Amino acid sequence: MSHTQAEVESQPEIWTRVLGAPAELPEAGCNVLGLGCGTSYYVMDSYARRRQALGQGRTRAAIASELADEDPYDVAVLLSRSGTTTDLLPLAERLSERMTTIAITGTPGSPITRVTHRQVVLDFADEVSVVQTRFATSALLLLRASLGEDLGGLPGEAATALAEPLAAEPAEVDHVVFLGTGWTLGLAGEAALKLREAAKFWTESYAVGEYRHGPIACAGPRSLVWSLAPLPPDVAAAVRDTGARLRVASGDPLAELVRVHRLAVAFARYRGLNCDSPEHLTRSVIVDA
Ligand code: F1P
Repeated sequence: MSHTQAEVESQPEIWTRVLGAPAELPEAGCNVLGLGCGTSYYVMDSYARRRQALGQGRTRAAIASELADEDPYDVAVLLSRSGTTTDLLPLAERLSERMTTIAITGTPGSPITRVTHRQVVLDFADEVSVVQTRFATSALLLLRASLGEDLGGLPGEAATALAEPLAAEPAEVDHVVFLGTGWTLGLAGEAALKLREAAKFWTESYAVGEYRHGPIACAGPRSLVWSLAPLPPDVAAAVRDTGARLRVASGDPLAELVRVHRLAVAFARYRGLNCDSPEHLTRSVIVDA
């Protein structure tokens, strides 16, 4: 069994640990900037949209290398499993002079822990695999729990997701489109990234309302359109008209991501790829000064 598969399958147990270990994260009312790269950016985007929608304070997420405006925020939350991603480190130092900075990392003692004011270390969720699965979902679970959401049923939902048949047969699909809206938009981006990273798969992700405005042109009988949010009838009908398969998440979208992880592992195996060490990828992107 690959490390990735073992890490995917450990999610019910790891999520239970996350929910039993509350962390000191931004309180309601303060303004929050979330930062990350790759998977970590998508997690922060989901958190930011969720927090903002729940009325807990102005919240936005930015790709660490793209932060242009530095409007005043009370708190910056920087997510990095490795704690070594170069795009984040000088930024953390700079922001620490102006606001409270909190690092969420899987790696105790990593560089990001030395340039932030507070640290939340999820070392029990860290991974051997380059491709992030349980660390990312654990971070989002922790962040959502800090918003007061009742998430006690999620480890059980993850276990159900692991026990079901695969969402698609690898031989029947060669294109997957993920849709999301609000906080599930970040999840859609992460889901699409997962299949690219683990299986070099052709994937896209869009906001539900955007999909008919052009991207649907690429859909066909070998496409799977997988929505992490409920779909308006017109979008569902338009997808079916293309001949594509359609799947719409019915439970918590974070548990639906576990089904995406399983498909990523299955696609990689079908293509003869080692999803533990994907070509061209490294655990983190470190650039020499
Ligand atoms: C972020 C990240 C990963 C990606 C790749 C390079 O790492 O962009 O999401 O899969 O392996 O690094 P981190 O800052 O969360 O450690």
